[in-house]
Amino acid sequence: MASLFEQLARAVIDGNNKVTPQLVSQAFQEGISAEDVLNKGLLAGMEEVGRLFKAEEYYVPEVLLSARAMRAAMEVLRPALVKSGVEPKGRVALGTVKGDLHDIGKDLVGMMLEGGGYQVKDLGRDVAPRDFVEAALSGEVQVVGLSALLTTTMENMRATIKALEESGAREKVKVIVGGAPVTEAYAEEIGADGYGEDAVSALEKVKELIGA
Ligand code: B12
Repeated sequence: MASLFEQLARAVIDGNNKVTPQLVSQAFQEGISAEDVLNKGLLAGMEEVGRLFKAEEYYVPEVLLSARAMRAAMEVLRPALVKSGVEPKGRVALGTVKGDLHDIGKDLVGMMLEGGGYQVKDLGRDVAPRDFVEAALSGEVQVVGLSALLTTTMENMRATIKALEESGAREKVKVIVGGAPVTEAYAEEIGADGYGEDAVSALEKVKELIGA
């Protein structure tokens, strides 16, 4: 019998949006932490989906089914990651950059930040530089987070930071970046204030940058 983590990963790989959330609930009943459910189950499955896609064993429709299963599971995870009713420690605008439709990682970062006591303004995906600028100029957020999953759209992080600089909004906010192809060195190169390799480090980075 496969372990619950293996079953979770398998359900994501199979794109089963009924069984995946059920398994998350079962894991909670068995006392497994949200972090383990995420890392050892769901993300392990997503990694395999990426491998299958690269090997051309999976195509976009299969990947979309897996993404849908992952989303269904995240809804069950959400209450465990997100606390509510407390005065926010700060506000963060999050978006996936222009041309990029990957938003699962961004949403996980958002949930983790909310769980850490920050309020998140979700700008969505395929977000144009001017929309990040608008969020920064609104004065409502202290941090702007950019996500990119494609090597081609990563460059739009640079363009977004440039647009923030040109509009004068750059001084008003800290900028953090992340997403699978992004590195600490790239973050530095494009002038971001911070990089987070996963949702937990995103939260740590925000705490560090705004000191709350
Ligand atoms: C799901 C998926 C899709 C789904 C997305 C659905 C959705 N709503 O998000 C769909 C089917 C739409 C898709 C489409 C495409 N995809 Co795709 N996709 C994936 C896949 C399998 C998983 C991505 C994912 O959700 N991972 C799980 C999340 C939790 O991880 P994450 O995003 O990395 O986020 C974590 C960290 O990076 C970090 N993080 C993320 N954002 C941020 C932001 C900040 C501020 C911080 C601090 C941290 C942070 O924290 C997160 C949580 O820990 C990956 C392969 C992979 N294993 O990564 C390919 C992958 C990203 N896709 C790829 C490709 C090529 C495409 C397409 C071009 C395919 C095509 N031919 O059409 C299109 C592009 C569409 C577009 N314009 O964006 C390639 C990219 C190659 C490259 N290097 O550029 C990958 C790597 C697959 C592969 N192995 O080839 N895809």
